[in-house]
Amino acid sequence: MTSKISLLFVMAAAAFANEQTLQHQQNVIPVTDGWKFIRADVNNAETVAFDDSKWSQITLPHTWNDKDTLAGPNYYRGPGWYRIKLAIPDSAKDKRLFIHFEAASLVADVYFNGVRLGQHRGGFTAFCYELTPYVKKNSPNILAVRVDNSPFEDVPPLSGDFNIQGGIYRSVWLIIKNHVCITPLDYASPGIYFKQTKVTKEEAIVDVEAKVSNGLDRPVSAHLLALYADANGVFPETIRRRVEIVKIDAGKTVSLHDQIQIINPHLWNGRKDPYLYQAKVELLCDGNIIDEIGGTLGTIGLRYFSVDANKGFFLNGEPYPLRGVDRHQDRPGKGWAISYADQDEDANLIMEIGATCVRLAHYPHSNYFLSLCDKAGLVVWAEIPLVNQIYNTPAFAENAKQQLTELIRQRYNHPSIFFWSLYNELGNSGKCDDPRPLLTELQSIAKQEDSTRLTTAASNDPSNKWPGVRKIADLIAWNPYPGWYYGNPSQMNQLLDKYKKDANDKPVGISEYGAGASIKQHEQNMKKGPTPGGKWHPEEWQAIVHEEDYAAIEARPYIWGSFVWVMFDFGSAGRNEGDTHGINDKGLVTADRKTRKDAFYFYKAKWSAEPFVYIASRRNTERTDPNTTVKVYSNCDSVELKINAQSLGSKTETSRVFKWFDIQLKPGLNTIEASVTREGKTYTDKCEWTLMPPVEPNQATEPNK
Ligand code: GCB
Repeated sequence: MTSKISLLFVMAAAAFANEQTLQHQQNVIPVTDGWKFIRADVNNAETVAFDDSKWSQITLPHTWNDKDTLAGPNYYRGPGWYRIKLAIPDSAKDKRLFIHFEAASLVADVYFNGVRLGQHRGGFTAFCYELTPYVKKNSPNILAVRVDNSPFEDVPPLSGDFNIQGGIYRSVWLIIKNHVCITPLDYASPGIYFKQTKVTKEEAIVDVEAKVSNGLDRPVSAHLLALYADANGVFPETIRRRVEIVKIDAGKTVSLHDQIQIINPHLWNGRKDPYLYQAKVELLCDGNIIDEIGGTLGTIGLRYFSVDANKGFFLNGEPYPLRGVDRHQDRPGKGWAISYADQDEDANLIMEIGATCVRLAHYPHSNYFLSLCDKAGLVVWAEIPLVNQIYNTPAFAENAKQQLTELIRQRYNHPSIFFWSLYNELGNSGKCDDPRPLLTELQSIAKQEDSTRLTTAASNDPSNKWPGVRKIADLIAWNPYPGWYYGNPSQMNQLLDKYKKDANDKPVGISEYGAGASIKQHEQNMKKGPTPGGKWHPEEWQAIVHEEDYAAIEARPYIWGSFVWVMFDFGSAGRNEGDTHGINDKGLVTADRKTRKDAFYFYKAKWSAEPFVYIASRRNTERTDPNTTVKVYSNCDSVELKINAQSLGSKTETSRVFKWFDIQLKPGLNTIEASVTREGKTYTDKCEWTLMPPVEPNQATEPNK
């Protein structure tokens, strides 16, 4: 028996790809090309006979707000229609067919051959409908979708410092299944849940649950077989079988179970060793395999963790400081309709900076991005879009609960996720009803859906307007902005002490902190911050804020996680500040991902092991003050500085921030060169600064300051 299973599994393992998406599953076809689109409401557009020949031809992913959000807050929020003649392959004959949307924002009405399949409310989670009864054999099969990103009072987010783009901005898949199958209709999840019931260094037990649907008109008996292999597809000797044969009545969906036991498991150990086992789950009926989920949907990362209010986060029994960044999902010119390559680039930059964690703000990000985090060993904070405001209406509560359930079921198997977050800054702006009843319900749903992870929330309301609100989630985190929206950066110290005191025994994290920065604006020898809502956002101030804020965080290992706001500049149509309208420029990297700002290298020096040296303020090429500080970031022990080819010797520092004060620049061109040596290899960074001739005060070059 063992050798037969082993052979079967090794063959399947060869076909494994790495992403935990539908992308590489058998019998799953992307529905990417051939869509027609119009950004308007149109009567009868759902009917088969409707003439869409005048509509635009588009491919997915798609949004209609790829450009207009830069022009201000009045970007288009309303309906649009998509239609496609669905190509149904011969292999789908006598099978069940489903259509799976990874996301459509905000509300989607789906019609197939004129029949309304349903409506999905929520812009970030997947939804799926069965097409089987409506498929036509000899005439075109028309899928029509009305998508609407108007504000809806029952669909969070009600507001937020980001754009709500409209469209089918993630992939769509046609899924072909046998009549008895692991259902794609369980909140559009993969229908399979790997529950890590017990994980220690000695043993891991994974309870596997599959929701199985019987689409036949007679009962069937089925059982589940869960198998696993190591990362190379090698099948281990030890395996525990607990085959449970279950009768499924016609038309019913039931849960089937199996269990995987791994002795001395190779653990998923964060950035140090994000080891993934490959799992495969087979559904058997009368001895035949009739469905299987594996490969990309079947990676398992085995890990255990804990959070201590005084000592912070522990991964697999060891202290593992969670220090990382927040991320939004948009890009300039593309909005939310980003490609897989864009997501790869984001994950690579987050790895380059050396982060151990990422908060995927302020809504569910794609499964693809999560699979990149699984592989990278990044610990993820995932959240629902309960931002700023809630309304205490049954419809709003219903939708928030639905979005939380979808988030958890659709992303349950990603080992990178450790925290489900319930809200961000409720009560901070706009009308917000008392959120405690809803949050209490959400907390209990999160626990019921997933007892293996912790819940958290991002707070920014120090008032006691809703006593006990910060006690609802398992953990709490704060969004302080000292040195930007108020006070000076070193005030972070007092804030952290206050949060700790107020939290009693609840672990405290920092879900956001940061400052805006333009790579086109510079100020020498800064002592005081700019006006946050103004046009003057010098890059240098952002670095100062991060150095001081982070020093306060670093000095307090009890902070269970800290997340920089934000990794990439992102679209926020309501903002008109810094060097570009419609952008929140607190990113460590520019929105086009082309320029890493100074503060990026500060964190890289703190977090990354890859040796490098970087001269800060390098883009301030036209200097006015001959007396300057030279600041260098490096993760090496000592840095040698040369100014105009003259060595100033080496400096040794443990803080990773190396500073030379009172350097005198000569008129005209100056060369600055910093080098470090590690393991016999030298790394050098160079830049050129020109000391400009003195200008009259009324000609100063900081026009918008
Ligand atoms: C916050 C919010 C985030 C904003 C950020 C900012 O506290 O949670 O959505 O983008 O501040 O930049 O002001």
